[in-house]
Amino acid sequence: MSKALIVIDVQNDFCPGGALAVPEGDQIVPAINAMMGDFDAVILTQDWHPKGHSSFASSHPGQAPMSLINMDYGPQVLWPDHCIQGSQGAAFHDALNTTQADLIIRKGYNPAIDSYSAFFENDQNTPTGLEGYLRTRSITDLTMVGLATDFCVNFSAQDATKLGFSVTVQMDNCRAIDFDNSLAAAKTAMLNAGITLAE
Ligand code: VGL
Ligand code: ZN
Repeated sequence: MSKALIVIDVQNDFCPGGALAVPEGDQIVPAINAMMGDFDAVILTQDWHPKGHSSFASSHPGQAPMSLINMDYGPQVLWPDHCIQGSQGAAFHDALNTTQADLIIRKGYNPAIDSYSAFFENDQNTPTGLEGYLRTRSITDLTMVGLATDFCVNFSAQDATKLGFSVTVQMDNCRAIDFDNSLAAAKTAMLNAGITLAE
């Protein structure tokens, strides 16, 4: 049994002062760094959108950020522009220990499909390649931390569980957007999926 720490989207745009700031998003960084030594592999994910991405409200005339639209693949929240490829906002938080990462996996680069999950894009079908990486390294157990609990952590944890990995979300080292009751809904969905929510 090998275990990996998956650190989701600890990027400037999700921290206070960023374009899609998650309250206290920066406060989890020291504790995440401290966990890294306890795992066989450390993997970072990076939200990585091209300019004009279809998940941006600015790409849909007349739509405000945080409104919901229907895409070919289902409902999609429209976000403020964030995590644009190569920008400071897309960079990892300065204090995050990126040196210890074995793999950095980017997601959301497809202009037409958002990708909350580290495993599949929001069409729930297009893989990112992370599953193959984990399987070929014989990693079976995943602990997830990062931003945001109710979106990218939640979707990543649920996909990993569906794929047969054993998944723990370390809730103390996550922070949520909590838009429209999304945190409570995410917690219920994760528990129902058999994901361990640890303090
Ligand atoms: C995220 C919204 C849009 C996240 C990424 O990391 O949770 N949320 N893009
Ligand atoms: Zn995004």
